[in-house]
Amino acid sequence: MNKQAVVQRILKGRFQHKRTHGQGFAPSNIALCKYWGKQNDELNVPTTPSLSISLGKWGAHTKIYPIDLLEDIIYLNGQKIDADSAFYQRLTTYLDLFRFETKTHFKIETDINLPVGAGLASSACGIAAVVKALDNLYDLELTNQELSILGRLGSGSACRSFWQGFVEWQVGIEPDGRDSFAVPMSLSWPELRIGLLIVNRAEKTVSSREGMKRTMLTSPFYSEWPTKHALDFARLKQAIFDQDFAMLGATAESNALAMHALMMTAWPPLVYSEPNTLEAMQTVWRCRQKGLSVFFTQDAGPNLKLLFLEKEIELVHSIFPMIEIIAPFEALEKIC
Ligand code: 2P0
Repeated sequence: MNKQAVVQRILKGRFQHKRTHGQGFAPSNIALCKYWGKQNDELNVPTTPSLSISLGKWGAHTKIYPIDLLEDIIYLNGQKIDADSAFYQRLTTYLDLFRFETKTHFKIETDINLPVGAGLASSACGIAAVVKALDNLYDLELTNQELSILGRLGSGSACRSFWQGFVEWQVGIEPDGRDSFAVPMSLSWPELRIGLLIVNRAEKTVSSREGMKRTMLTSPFYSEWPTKHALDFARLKQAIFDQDFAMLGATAESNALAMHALMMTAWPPLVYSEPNTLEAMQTVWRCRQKGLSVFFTQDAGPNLKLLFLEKEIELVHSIFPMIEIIAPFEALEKIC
């Protein structure tokens, strides 16, 4: 089954009427247990489950307008995006799945309050916000599960961006991915903090999509990933359930490092870390030796996300004064 068939199955009979425009917000999400590898490339069905935490007000606000032009117009943070760029091509290809009336094109205005393409899940929140805006534009009244599946077709990690808090993406067993969607975990952890440590705001040169494929095809250690991952996944859920921060931090950090070890053993090798990334990691490890409970996770980019508890804010901030601190469970009702 291809993407278009999945979209048609979900949207059949749902198209009601068109507003002048639709809008939606979706938070970014950071995986504590990573998605790195697919069993279906076309439908973004993963090889393993994953577990993330959403970033509250940090994410994408999107407005979508149907237009009578021959191509889409896309604005990102107020700047018109070049039709030749990878960002434009990826989004417009995704929009092709939603051109219900012949030749409908769209003007998209997206504001993302995070560095784009630097491993801060901007594609996840970007795609999820587009799906929510389309739902609003056409009064589709999609369920969260359907939103999650449609988001997954645009970018796997987008399926986790439809909720705040802890979110779990289950692999599913159906070949068409109809049971591969995310679900929120009902547990919250108000004291948890995430520190965004931006090492480099530049866009990465190898996309996650390409990196994932390369790792699966060429790393001699990829076959070990599902076993390590299953252990981490179970530990993380237990840590969240028990509110055991040391277990959560250690498991998330170990999972991220294992993913980067796979990337480094791919060919051509894939190294997203930069000298400042390693320096920051060493500072974290030194802090832990001195008794400060701080951990990190890293995605497909050089930036780190520090994990710590509210009581350590001052100390962590004094060591990493440049971090942006996020309280993922703060005032969620105002954001959702
Ligand atoms: C994650 N990442 O779980 C992992 C960890 C990056 C590192 O999901 O090909 O942009 O669109 O499904 O979702 C980034 O990959 O990839 C990602 P596609 P996506 O957050």
